[in-house]
Amino acid sequence: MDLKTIFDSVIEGQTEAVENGVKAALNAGVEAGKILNEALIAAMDEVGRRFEDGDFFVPEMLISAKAMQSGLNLLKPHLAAKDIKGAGKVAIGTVKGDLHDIGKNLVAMMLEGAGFEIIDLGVDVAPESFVGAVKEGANLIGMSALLTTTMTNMGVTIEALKAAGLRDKVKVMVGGAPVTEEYANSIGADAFAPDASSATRIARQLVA
Ligand code: B1M
Repeated sequence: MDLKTIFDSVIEGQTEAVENGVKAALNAGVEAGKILNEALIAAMDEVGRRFEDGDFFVPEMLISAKAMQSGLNLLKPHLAAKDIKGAGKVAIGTVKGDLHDIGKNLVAMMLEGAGFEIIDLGVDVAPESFVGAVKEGANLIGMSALLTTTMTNMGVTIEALKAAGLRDKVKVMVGGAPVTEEYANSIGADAFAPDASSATRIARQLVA
């Protein structure tokens, strides 16, 4: 199966074609990580470029995201090493005001595959919800943000953890397209992860 066909189908928002393409690629023995990076994620990058150039608008972006997610769901069992358990308990969410969840879902999926128990708080997650998850036993908080206007809520959440007297009970990892190592340091996070696979490696180090 040609990865270009999957790439094009994501851009065109054709969910069924994406699903068929991913199934065919898996059946042909193409590695799940290759399908993810070279077709699904690459296509979303192209969608972002078209949005920046004014060729795509929010509805097109959303339709592509749905098509990408359907492909991602099919890849999930192939990306996860389900038999490794007990690495730690991660509460993960996209910060308040932010509705982007594809990257967050990918990170959650990879962490789950690496043996972490996942509490998925969803999108638009208020600082209090992260605090609540720590009270319920999460030993790692994962925050995702895709907007420069919402990434500041990562810092707000860390302050809320401090105010609740819980900051030293939990590690905090942050990520998302506008987030950098420098930014993570400036808000007092324990780590920044640039992508889903490094998030898994870093999470293991944080809870070791
Ligand atoms: Co929006 N959007 N969007 N969007 N969107 C971006 C982010 C944008 C860069 C597009 C652009 O202008 N080029 C731009 C942000 C500009 C900025 O702030 N600098 C933007 C904008 C402006 C907006 C709106 C404001 C548009 C509007 O309404 N005018 C609006 C905001 C809504 C809101 O959140 N309140 C909006 C809405 C949407 C949709 C709903 C239509 C849709 C989201 C659907 C969904 O998520 N369910 C959408 C999409 C799809 C995108 C783009 C095209 C793709 C994002 C994506 O899913 N990428 C995006 C452009 C782009 O990034 N190319 C764009 C694929 C994903 C796998 O990558 O999320 O970066 P990413 O995750 C990576 C890493 O960052 C990292 O690992 C992942 C895998 O490697 N990572 C972590 C992520 N989280 C992590 C957490 C970690 C560790 C690593 O630890 C916990």
